[in-house]
Amino acid sequence: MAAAGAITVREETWDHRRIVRVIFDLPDKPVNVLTTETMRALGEVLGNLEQEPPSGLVLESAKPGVFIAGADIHEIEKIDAADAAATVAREGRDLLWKLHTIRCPTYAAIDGVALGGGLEAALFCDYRIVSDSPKTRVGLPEVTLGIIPGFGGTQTLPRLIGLQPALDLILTGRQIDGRRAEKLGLADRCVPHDTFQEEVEAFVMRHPKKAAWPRRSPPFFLIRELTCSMARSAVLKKTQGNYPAPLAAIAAVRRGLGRELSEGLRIETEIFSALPQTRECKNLIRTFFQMEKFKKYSIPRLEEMARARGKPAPARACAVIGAGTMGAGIAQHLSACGLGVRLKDIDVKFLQRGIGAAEKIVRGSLARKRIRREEARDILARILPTLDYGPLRSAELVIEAVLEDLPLKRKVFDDLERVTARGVVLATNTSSLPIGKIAEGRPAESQGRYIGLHFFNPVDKMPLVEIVVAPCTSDETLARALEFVKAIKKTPVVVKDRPGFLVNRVLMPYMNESAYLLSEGVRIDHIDRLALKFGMPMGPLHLLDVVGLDVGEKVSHVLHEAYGDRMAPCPLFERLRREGRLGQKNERGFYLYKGGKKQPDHALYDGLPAAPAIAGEDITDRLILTMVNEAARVLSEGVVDDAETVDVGMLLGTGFPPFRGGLLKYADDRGLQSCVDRLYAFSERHGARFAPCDDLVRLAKSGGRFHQETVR
Ligand code: T1G
Repeated sequence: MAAAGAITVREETWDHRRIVRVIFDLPDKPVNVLTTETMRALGEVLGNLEQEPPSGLVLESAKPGVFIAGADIHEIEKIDAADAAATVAREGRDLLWKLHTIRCPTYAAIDGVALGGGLEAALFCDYRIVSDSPKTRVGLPEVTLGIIPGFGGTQTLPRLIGLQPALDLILTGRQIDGRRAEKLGLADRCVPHDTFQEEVEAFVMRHPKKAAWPRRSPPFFLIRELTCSMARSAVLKKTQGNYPAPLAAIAAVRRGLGRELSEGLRIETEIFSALPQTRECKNLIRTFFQMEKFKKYSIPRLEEMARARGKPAPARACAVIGAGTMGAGIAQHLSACGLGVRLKDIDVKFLQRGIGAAEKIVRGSLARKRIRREEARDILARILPTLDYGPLRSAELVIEAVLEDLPLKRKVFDDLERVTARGVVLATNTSSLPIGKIAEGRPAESQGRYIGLHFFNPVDKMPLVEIVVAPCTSDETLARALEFVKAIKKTPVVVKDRPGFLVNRVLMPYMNESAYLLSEGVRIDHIDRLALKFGMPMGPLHLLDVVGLDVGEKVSHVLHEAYGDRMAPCPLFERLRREGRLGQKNERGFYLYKGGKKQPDHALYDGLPAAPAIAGEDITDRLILTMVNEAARVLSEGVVDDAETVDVGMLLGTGFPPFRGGLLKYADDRGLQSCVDRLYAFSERHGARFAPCDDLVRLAKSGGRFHQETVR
């Protein structure tokens, strides 16, 4: 990013004081970032001011909604050695040190995102004034990129707000709003966005001197050691040691606190310099850019259509049919995004339950302070329950979320055909039924309106929506669905109408394999623990329990029928069904759930062989490579356009570990030939379900990779 014109310096007189405003605004860029050039430009500005310091320096941004989004991640991505990393960090913090030591009070005026290096610049100022705008978010997200704050954040933040709150922000990468920043002492004042400039001026007038530093004295040695060692244990438990950055951040905080700030900064640089070149960091940065790209996903032919005919207006009024878990979750989410929602079901009881479920989600957001009381009230007020189709006449987009039963779904769409206007998008949230079958036999001009919008449970938390395109789906419908998904702040992946779409189809062999492993006598918690160790957010057997074994069974039959023997459900599922094990919902699945505690059900081992001597590596490979193989098939069949779509879908739909860069990136990194060799070996030992598919074998033989090029 160029720096030309990135910083404007404006000298003004405020109440007889000479104030210098240093205003960031990177031309032609949506956000301000600290590139090498912008840093150099800032260095020059500070160098000039040092000669003749003003009475105050205000660091600010002219970009709406953005203060500074941190160091340039593209530059960090390119770092390939420790000395280069150390140079970047040293230069950055030396520059910001000038802000800290300049002989005049410094003020950061933050009315938008201040992240990473952006916040670190503000932390070196004497004062921080933030706005109450919803766009104002401050945080240190570095660990989510596989690095630690490198421009002083691990040292300045604990000295400003205290050890525990600082560790909390640094280790989670959490972004907080202006009010919270003020509460934590991170900001000196949170002021209204509407009168931000006046408030900043008033604050500067009231605080004409440099602030005392540090704001807090360091905790006693023992408290610091105890807090850091507890944080370390919590991180290890959560990450299984797969992420080096949070551990490094704790080390930087622990070693630096209690010393001179300058010494702490030197320690931070030393620790930072080991991280940008790691594979974990490269994969996490890759994932960041992939997510940014998919959030704005576009299809060239639809863009062309939009240029010719104009972009479809985003739907404002929606309807959801079915007030079960998914329907209620979808209705709540749409309403939380400001859309009006009609929630339709056939019985008042079901509607009451659905509204109750939506209320529970809203209460949760309220308790976590994600929303305010008035917002909570508005979200619930926008969901209007109905037993009749009549009120759905005004809906611009309808999502059906009734039981997974084809005749029932067809009946719902018969009714919708009668009440909805011609241009209305008719979407189904089916997780396994073909969209084509739901649309079959309808008037040709109507079939184009049918599309799948597959949300994941819980809807408010899961960021992915599979947009399922059937042969009958029109481009107009696809364009409107795509805009809709982006408008409701979900990430879309576009998939073809093949059974299981992308995520469930690739995930099913993994879950099925976990049951085969159990049938061979491998212990329940051992299987799940190995999946966690690999980095999956939940073990496969636990996941089956959470999804519900009855739900899993339905999907697995659809997939078996569609894809044949390799997807045949493991015979153990039949026994689970006979024993009435539904999973978490009836407190009995692979685990027993008593009093909120989960314990492997040892009764399941009856009749199974004794625990065999299988290497952990074999277990993990059986679980993961079976997904790689299925994903390769998904690609060969053109269900998705490219390997990137598979990776994004699996990352967001299943929590596939981001530090591995994605399922197919993992296969690439490991070497496709090694994947194929292992699959052949497993197919000899455990059955043909492992046989690598032709395209995978061919790709491996040719020395190819799934990902040909980098993300951008
Ligand atoms: N570097 C490079 N590009 C960036 C960037 C950054 N820091 N931040 C944003 N972009 C690009 C982004 O890829 C997208 O590009 C566009 O700007 C934003 O588009 C030493 C080492 C700020 C909340 O982790 O979280 O500081 O897709 O307007 O959805 O300690 O981007 O348009 O080509 O659609 O509203 C730490 C990452 C860096 C912040 C805006 N900072 N950025 O979201 O954006 S490391 C971060 C974000 C660091 C120091 C360390 C978000 C955003 P394109 P948009 P948005």
